[in-house]
Amino acid sequence: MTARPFPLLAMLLAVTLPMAAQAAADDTDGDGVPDAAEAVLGTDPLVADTDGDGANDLADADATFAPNPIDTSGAPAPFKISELLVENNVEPGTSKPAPDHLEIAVTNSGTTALTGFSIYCAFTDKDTGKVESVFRTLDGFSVPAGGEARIQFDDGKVAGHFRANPNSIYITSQAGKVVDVMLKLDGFAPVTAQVMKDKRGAEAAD
Ligand SMILES: [Ca+2]
Ligand SMILES: [Ca+2]
Ligand SMILES: [Ca+2]
Repeated sequence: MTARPFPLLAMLLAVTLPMAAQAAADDTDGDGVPDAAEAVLGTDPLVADTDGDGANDLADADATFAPNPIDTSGAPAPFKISELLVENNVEPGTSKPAPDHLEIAVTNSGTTALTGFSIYCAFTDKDTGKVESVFRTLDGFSVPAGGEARIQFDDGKVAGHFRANPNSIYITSQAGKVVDVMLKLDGFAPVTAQVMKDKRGAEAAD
């Protein structure tokens, strides 16, 4: 029997090698997980470390759950969470309806502006029990003395607005959810708040 070339293998290589190169090119955040796979894994295609625990998505055994790193000790905080919204949000100022997002109003009872906050948010799916969590430093966010400011996870591009993972259960699951928030300023004890998101309250249903 004469040796034959392997045209099928050659064809497969000709097709799959460019696909592999394309997949690598579509890793927008460069964490080693292709964008299409991030959607399946529930990770963020634009953030290399979705849950903010210090391990990039490819290296992270649970890339959508960060253990809470916040030190709960410290003096009583000079601020409080005065409102925590997950749906039926409105634009501050205009009072026009805004797409549902996580929105946290922070009130500063002190006499100096506060900046340098970090936040830990946990989202529990009430149907499956699945918990996702994320830790973030809130760069550029400050609360004026005696005043209020809002943290909004809606991808807005101005101060106080932060990235929201489009593949998170917060956005993709229609189940009811429990949202727990812990807000920390160095030197002070953190403050916490909790809110429920209604079943079928996810963005797609609105
Ligand atoms: Ca990626
Ligand atoms: Ca990622
Ligand atoms: Ca991580």
